[in-house]
Amino acid sequence: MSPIEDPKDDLSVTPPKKWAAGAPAVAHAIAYSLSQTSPARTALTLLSLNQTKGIDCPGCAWPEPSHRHRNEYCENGAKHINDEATTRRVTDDFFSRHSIDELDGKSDYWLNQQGRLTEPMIKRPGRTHYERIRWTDAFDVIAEELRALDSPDEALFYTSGRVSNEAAFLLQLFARAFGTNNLPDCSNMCHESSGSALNETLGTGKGSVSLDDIYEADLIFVVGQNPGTNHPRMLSALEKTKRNGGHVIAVNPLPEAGLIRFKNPQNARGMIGRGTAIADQFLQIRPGGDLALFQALNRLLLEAEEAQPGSVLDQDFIRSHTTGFAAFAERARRISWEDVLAATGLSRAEIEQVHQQVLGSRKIIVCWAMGLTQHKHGVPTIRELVNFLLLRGNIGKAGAGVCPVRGHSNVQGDRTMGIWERMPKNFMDALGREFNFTPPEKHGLDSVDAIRAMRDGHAKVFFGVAGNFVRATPDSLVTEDALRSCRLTVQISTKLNRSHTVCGETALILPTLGRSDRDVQASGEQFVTVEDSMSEVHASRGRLEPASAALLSEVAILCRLARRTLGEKVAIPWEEFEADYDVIRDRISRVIPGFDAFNERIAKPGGFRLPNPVNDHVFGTPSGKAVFTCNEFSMLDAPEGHLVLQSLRSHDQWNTIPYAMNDRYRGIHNARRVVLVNPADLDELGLADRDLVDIISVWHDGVERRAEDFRVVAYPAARGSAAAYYPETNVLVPLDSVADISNTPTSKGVVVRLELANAVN
Ligand SMILES: Nc1nc2c(c(=O)[nH]1)N[C@H]1C(S)=C(S)[C@@H](COP(=O)(O)OP(=O)(O)OC[C@H]3O[C@@H](n4cnc5c(=O)[nH]c(N)nc54)[C@H](O)[C@@H]3O)O[C@H]1N2
Ligand SMILES: Nc1nc2c(c(=O)[nH]1)N[C@H]1C(S)=C(S)[C@@H](COP(=O)(O)OP(=O)(O)OC[C@H]3O[C@@H](n4cnc5c(=O)[nH]c(N)nc54)[C@H](O)[C@@H]3O)O[C@H]1N2
Ligand code: SF4
Ligand SMILES: [Mo]
Repeated sequence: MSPIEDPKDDLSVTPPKKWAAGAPAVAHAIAYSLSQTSPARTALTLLSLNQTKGIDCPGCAWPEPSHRHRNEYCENGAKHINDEATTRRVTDDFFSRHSIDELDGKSDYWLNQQGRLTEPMIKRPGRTHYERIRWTDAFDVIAEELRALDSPDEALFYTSGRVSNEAAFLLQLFARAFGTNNLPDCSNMCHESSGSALNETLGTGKGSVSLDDIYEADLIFVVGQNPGTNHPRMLSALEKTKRNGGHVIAVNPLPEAGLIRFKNPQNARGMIGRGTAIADQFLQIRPGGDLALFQALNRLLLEAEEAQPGSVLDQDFIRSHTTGFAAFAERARRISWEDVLAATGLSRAEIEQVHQQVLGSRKIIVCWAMGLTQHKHGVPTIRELVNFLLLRGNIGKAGAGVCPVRGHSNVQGDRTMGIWERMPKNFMDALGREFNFTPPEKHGLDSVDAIRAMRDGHAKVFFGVAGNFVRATPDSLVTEDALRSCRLTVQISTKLNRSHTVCGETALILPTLGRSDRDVQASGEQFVTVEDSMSEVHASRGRLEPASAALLSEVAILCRLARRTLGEKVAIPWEEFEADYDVIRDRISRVIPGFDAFNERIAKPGGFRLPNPVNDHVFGTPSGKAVFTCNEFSMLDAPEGHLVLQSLRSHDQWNTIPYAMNDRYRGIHNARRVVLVNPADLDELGLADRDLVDIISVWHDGVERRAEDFRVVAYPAARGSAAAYYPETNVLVPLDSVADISNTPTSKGVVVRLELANAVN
């Protein structure tokens, strides 16, 4: 097993790759797995990954096809599961050897590489080290702090989207029975803009398409998404679309490898052949230009209909199933080409070419991810792409629809289970009825507002179930101070991360079982359930011996803590829940629509799909119809000498956790502190490839936010844009720089300047 050291920053650059996956993907997956765990455990995890009786891949929320291949996973899925299945261990003597200050000086990479957490640990007030604590004492500490609060709203219950449906349901039940809706989650920083836009226009916050729709579509837009790295098996699905005669248009400021060509490692053609070309047209858009692009496409559609009435728009659909068309159309005709070209950086000919493709396509899907949601005008952008789909009736028909591609493997399920600071009244009423209590009515705090509340002394206990709050959130220095000002911080985690080294006065680490671990409770072996991006709900069963005998499952931790905190205050059968997860699922089936006979249906191989009423033209909006919206034109504009920076993922990281220092497809090796900029922009800025720079963000509060010592890499990025990795650049995102309506941090649209550091080469 390789020694655990912080890798040296030793940048080398090769040309960006023009295809994704193929044989190297398999080799990289195996190499990372074997650096973490034994060949036997690697074989066990990989052979059960995404199989109907196996482990749901924690890598992302892309669904599995119904006919499963024996190797139904991708390079990154294999790396994620074996990062969890690692045989390295963090034991209590590790914490006596390293002070918290010392650990705080280590990199995110180093912390993760230490291995699985094995014992509950506490940092007591004024102490420099974590020390071991018994589970019962840990629950006492938390319960006492929670009960000592002046109001339940001084507590925050954060979750990240790896948490199972069962644990998520219990967490929100516990928080609400305790008396607060403060349930911030990673989704606030992720697809919240999608939820906001889709709820308003279609009456449901979820995507409408299935994998079969993807295969059947005539035209798929992949916008603001890098599937080759973040949803690799989406490329197998797009390959099928292409073979069935469909087309793909990719919209991105970066020429991402997976958007260009894909070599499917599941077949010989992919392993040794040329693979499949993915995008028929690639639009290298300027950051934040997508609103203008869809506005332009909508204007072209309206004009084409005027020229040949009845031949372009789906008038029947518009009449029967939508409202707001007239006002929208009046507004949409006024968009100017000058604005569109400035915002998108595209030529009119390129956009007209897309328009022709649209006219020739009866069934259209738009897929998107963080490139749309993490912008100031993310919500209007998504509303505008809904307008685009509504115009030709592309909602509620086979091969067509909206496809927000989710990140965390169960982020969508967590929302379904009630993890949201503002669940609607019908959910709250059903929850209260089932458990005989009155859930709090006041909306809770989301992630950004949770940071503000801690900063301002209004929240004093932070309780995190999974995730790495301090590195996932914006304005890192502000967030760190906010967490440090808490009376108590608690993290339920599988692996060590920065959120364990940024501590409240008292801090607890509660180690838990991961997806891959066998979960045995009083009634026998348990499984949990998850919901993917296409609303398929299925079971996940851990296969490995748990990382330590001291671990408790998330469900067990929540049940014991809830009992200890709430006592007999509310009659919730926590002990039965812990003993048998079927009991939790029975209750879920009585509270949440679509889960009738949950236990019976989940027993079927592959589980079941939750209905999306949109597909029957039933819209949960006040009018019962889909809503055309009027969206003001808006674009990102950096003043002269500045660039628009996006913070994104490398191929070798999982959210806040780097697995290695490489980003193979983009040709970046052995370094993460790099900033990718178009060579023409570098010329204009008087900078050269490999210059060492500080990145400084510019925001109207006048505070200087600086990320030091980044190497400039000349890269074919859209003009005026820059790209660098998250979480190293989160320090640059101002806490108040959020998307309108959704309050999502604008991680893809930060105005920056680059300042030469003391250049030494
Ligand atoms: N291996 C791996 N897989 C993952 C994750 C991981 O960290 N590692 N994370 C998971 C999670 S939680 C999520 S949310 C997803 C994220 O999946 P993605 O959204 O693909 O992730 P990002 O790396 O943030 O990439 C954003 C993409 O949007 C493009 N982009 C940026 N700004 C714009 C814009 O203004 N317009 C357009 N059209 N494009 C833009 C970027 O160039 C980039 O290609 O991945 C999930 N899967
Ligand atoms: N600048 C910038 N910031 C961003 C983004 C961006 O693109 N740019 N992306 C945003 C997005 S899309 C997201 S989703 C968030 C992600 O934010 P989070 O979800 O909070 O962060 P992760 O890095 O996914 O959390 C990793 C940690 O989760 C724990 N963990 C893993 N598996 C389990 C498990 O099964 N159980 C438990 N209890 N713990 C587990 C491990 O301890 C691990 O260290 O970050 C957001 N922040
Ligand atoms: S596409 Fe996502 S869910 Fe599927 S195997 Fe890869 S990482 Fe796992
Ligand atoms: Mo995400």
